[in-house]
Amino acid sequence: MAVETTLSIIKPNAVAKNVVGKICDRFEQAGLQIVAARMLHLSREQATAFYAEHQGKGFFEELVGFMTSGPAMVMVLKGEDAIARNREIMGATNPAEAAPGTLRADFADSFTENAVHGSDAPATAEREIGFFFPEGICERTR
Ligand code: RTP
Ligand code: MG
Repeated sequence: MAVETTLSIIKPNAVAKNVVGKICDRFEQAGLQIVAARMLHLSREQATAFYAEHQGKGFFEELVGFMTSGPAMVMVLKGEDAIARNREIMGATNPAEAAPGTLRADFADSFTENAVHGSDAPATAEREIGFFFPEGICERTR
């Protein structure tokens, strides 16, 4: 296992429900550090570019509409095996299939409004972190 960084987004439905703190607490309890964070309201252009891999799929318009519906919190998480660890904490994409105790089981409202995003591989994490934090992130030494 290696120390990794990964991009996390607390999606607009979770921000609207005021559970940003609870979600951040889950990451910290799991040993992941928040090394960058910003609240922003994604533009249509940003959401389309961020989710470019899904362009043309049936759910794309609904996804872009949702992601631009209100503020989201974008964060970089750092820790041992952070990419896979974050996705474990998030649970399955479809909240109906998400294991009890995962973020999506607890905070999703639907398949689309599933509370959180997490990078799915090292190359995606690098692209997604650069997308939202082109200026780089803080180094934490402890
Ligand atoms: P994410 O990228 O947000 O971390 O989620 P993921 O990898 O688990 O899922 P992905 O396949 O990348 O899908 C991206 C997001 O699109 C929405 N979605 N809706 N209604 C649907 O059939 C459907 N399929 C995907 C979800 O918001 C999903 O997280
Ligand atoms: Mg994905």
